[in-house]
Amino acid sequence: MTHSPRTRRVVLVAGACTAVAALLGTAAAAQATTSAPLAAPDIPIAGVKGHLDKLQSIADANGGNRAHGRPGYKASIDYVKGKLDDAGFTTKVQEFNYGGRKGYNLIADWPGGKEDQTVMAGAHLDSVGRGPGINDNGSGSAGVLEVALAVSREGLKPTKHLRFGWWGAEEYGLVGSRHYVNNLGGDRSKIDSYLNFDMIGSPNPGYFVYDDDARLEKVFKDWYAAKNIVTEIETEGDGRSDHASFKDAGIPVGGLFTGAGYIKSQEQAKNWGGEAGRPFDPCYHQSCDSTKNIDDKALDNNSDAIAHALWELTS
Ligand code: DTR
Ligand code: CA
Ligand code: ZN
Ligand code: ZN
Repeated sequence: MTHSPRTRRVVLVAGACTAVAALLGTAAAAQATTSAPLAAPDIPIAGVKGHLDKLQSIADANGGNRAHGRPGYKASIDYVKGKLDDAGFTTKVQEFNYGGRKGYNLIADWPGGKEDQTVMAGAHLDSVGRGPGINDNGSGSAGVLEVALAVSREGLKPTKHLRFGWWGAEEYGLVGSRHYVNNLGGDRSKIDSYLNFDMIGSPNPGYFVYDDDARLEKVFKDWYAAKNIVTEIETEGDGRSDHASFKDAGIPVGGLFTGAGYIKSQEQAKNWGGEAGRPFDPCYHQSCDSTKNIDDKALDNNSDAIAHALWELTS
């Protein structure tokens, strides 16, 4: 794996600048330059998988699930919050009630950046009652968490403000994310964009990009094109995850998806490998959605893509 230098690249705006800089001296030369965004770091797959192992052990210790209103959900919130607090995030647990049970969203702000231009990334942290929910949606939760920890490790100083969200009770109809968006009040107009990651490590993976907003879609499509990985537009779940809560409030949304219960076609298997005629995730919403139900390469690629998108969109 090659790395770009971890320093801000300073790019001269025009060839003439060199001569101008020689005439005007260094202070003026600095003004005659513009800077390109920092390259995002390679997100360590071992870190992402470590979070999945932890979510699996939380499910194992709590009746086999991490569902809304059950102890495994709150334990998942506590785990993610602890990691973010230790990394210097400002975290908030937002409570709501659904079905007579308390639900929780976790919001984590990275200090700095223009708050009236806030870029958000999020994932639902709840599972269905039937299983541990490792691909759906430990994968998105763990990928977003490891990217947040990378923001801290790298000491990112974004121009725009960066905020992460982990949503409760998605499986009951986007309940947590709707609660969050409905309670934004005047802050709603400050959200520049929301990126959603729900199922990003399906065991028979596809590479699907949300096509809701052209600018956000392009960030992901270009990144995958540069890696020579074919992408398709996400159509399986239109409006079936937390991005719909943001989209309905007029906020531009984007995101990635590796497939749920639909069957992979011959052509898709040619492009992406895996098995034609089988679902992208044969364990979707079942007890076998465990740590065995993950394609590491898809999870790694998508985690790296999340980092790239956030570095670029907040620069
Ligand atoms: N992740 C599923 C819902 C779902 C099915 N297809 C898509 C596509 C894109 C995002 C989400 C989905 C769930 O939470 O059950
Ligand atoms: Ca990686
Ligand atoms: Zn689900
Ligand atoms: Zn999901």
